[in-house]
Amino acid sequence: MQITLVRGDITEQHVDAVVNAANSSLLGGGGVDGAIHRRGGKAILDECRRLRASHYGGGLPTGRAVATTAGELPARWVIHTVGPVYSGSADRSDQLASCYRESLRVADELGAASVAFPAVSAGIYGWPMDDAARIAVGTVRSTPTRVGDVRFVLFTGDALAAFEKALGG
Ligand code: AR6
Repeated sequence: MQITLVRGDITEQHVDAVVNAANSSLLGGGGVDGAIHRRGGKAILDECRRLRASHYGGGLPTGRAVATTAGELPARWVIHTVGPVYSGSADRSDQLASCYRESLRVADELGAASVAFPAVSAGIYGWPMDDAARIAVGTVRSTPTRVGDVRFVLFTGDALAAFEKALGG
């Protein structure tokens, strides 16, 4: 597997699957989630609504992942995963690692060869970027998958630096 780091906007990535840092409602929000729904259009929300009605009436649990169309994005699918809210008192690292493992599992089911990830939980959900990057890179590296091209798409210079450190270390 090749892992690359890109500074930019995940909605502009030409990959098979783009991972969304969603919330359990699957109905959209701010950050990456807001950008993906804005740029991807209504088809994504429509499919999220159908998934809620058919499978996830109580919401998609933290650490799980599910795929929809990518609508008007230059990708084939969006894989929605729900990261944990950071807690200083409880260790939720396993839940964050699960987001990456489950997203890759769904990508394998779809037959996706290339996947773009954001720094899940490291925005509105408050995860410290260095730790989020360490968990992201470590989990992707140690997960068996047929995905050959994993791209971390980082919005800021600080995020990129944290992922460079995690990849080098
Ligand atoms: N492309 C790449 N990275 C981005 C983009 C973008 N277009 N926009 C933001 N980031 P966040 P979370 C970065 O908050 O912490 C939503 O309301 C951002 O700078 O998107 O998992 C959901 O509905 C940060 O480094 O996701 C949930 O309620 C990283 O992406 C909640 O936020 C993740 O930030 C999820 O929070």
